[in-house]
Amino acid sequence: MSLKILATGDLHLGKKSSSVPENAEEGSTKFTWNRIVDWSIKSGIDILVLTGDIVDQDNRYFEAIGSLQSGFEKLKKADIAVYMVAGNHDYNVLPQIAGNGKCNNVHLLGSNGEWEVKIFSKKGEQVQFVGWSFPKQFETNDPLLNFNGKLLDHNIPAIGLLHGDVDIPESKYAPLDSGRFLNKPIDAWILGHIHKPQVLRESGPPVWYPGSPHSLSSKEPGVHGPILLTIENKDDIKISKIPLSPVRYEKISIDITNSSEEEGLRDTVTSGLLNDANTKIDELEGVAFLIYDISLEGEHSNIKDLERWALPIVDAYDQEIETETRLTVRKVLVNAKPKLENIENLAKLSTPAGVLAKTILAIRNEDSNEFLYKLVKSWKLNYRKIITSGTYQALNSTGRFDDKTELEVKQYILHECNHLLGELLGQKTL
Ligand SMILES: [Mn+2]
Repeated sequence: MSLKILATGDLHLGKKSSSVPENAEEGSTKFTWNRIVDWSIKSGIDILVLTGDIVDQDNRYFEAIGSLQSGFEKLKKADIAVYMVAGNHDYNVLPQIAGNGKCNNVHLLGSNGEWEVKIFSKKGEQVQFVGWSFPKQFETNDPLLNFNGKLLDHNIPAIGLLHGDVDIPESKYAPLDSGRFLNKPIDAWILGHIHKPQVLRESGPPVWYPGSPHSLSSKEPGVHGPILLTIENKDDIKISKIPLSPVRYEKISIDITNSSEEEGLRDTVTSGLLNDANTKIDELEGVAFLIYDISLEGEHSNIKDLERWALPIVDAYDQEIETETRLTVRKVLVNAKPKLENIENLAKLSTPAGVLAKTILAIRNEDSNEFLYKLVKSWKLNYRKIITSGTYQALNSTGRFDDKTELEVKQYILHECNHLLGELLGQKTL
């Protein structure tokens, strides 16, 4: 006999995936919540673990609460227990639901910001959960500093549940020092807060971010879903991924060097997308939408034409494949370089085209020159102005702006230089 635990976090009930048609139910996180509940019942799961940010309090709050509650009731009927901790998004909502007395199968751990242990028993098998919940929206201390191992029974497998940011000391969302996961009587740590699935440690003990079970944006590419823990005993815990997200985002590069006409470009893009989807076909069961960001690469004699031809792909492309997955395109970036006999010669000229060619070469060859240095500096300055401007404060406080690396900034500049040079060459004013 073994115990089966399905674990997930960061569902953000109330939210919807971006770039999915408005009327498609698969776009909402509520759809994935129902899928998780049904999968747990069908697969004979003993316990469902939730690691916080299950409810997105800013969005469609009441709808979210309703489906969470009815899911809990379905799990109760199937004799499945729920153990959870609250995150920075649901620090006030989860205690409310757990405390309303409707579902005695649902347990919230550490609701007052203090570590708490609860033991689960079923047919002679036991597992204990120890967890800490966000008591307020922000937490600047590492909760692991107050961890108390004495609370635990050292003979029972122990699972640690926690929501926070690993190894980001300045984080306002419970900065967790990864060294503090070690040397504690814990057999596996399951974390929340980061949407990208990540294995921080394979063993000794395993430390996992299951990630969001439902992909919400192109920033969360790849396969998403809960993880399954099979517990034989303290030293034998197997962990595997269960892909359940109905939405998947991917980035793809397509070489258009040999597509000089619009029709040829369309064929190249279409077959590029289908080929990529076919390599993933085994993972697309249950994926309703596969949404691509395309980067067109290679060389082209007329970048301006290329940009014009690429534009309609975003709205027009919608292809269903054998798994009933719809392939769509969110964005097409033209990263192709102008086809030039000799860009080095052009770079010797002091004309605008020459300056652009020089800049393109400098970025491509990872060189630096004064002009590029100034461009990078001014790009960063302007970016900073945008993200600190009052208009975007609301977005900024949710952490939706990242700082850009030098490499990323240069890619933006390279893209613009290619575009401008293509434009200039189209006008034939070298
Ligand atoms: Mn969070």
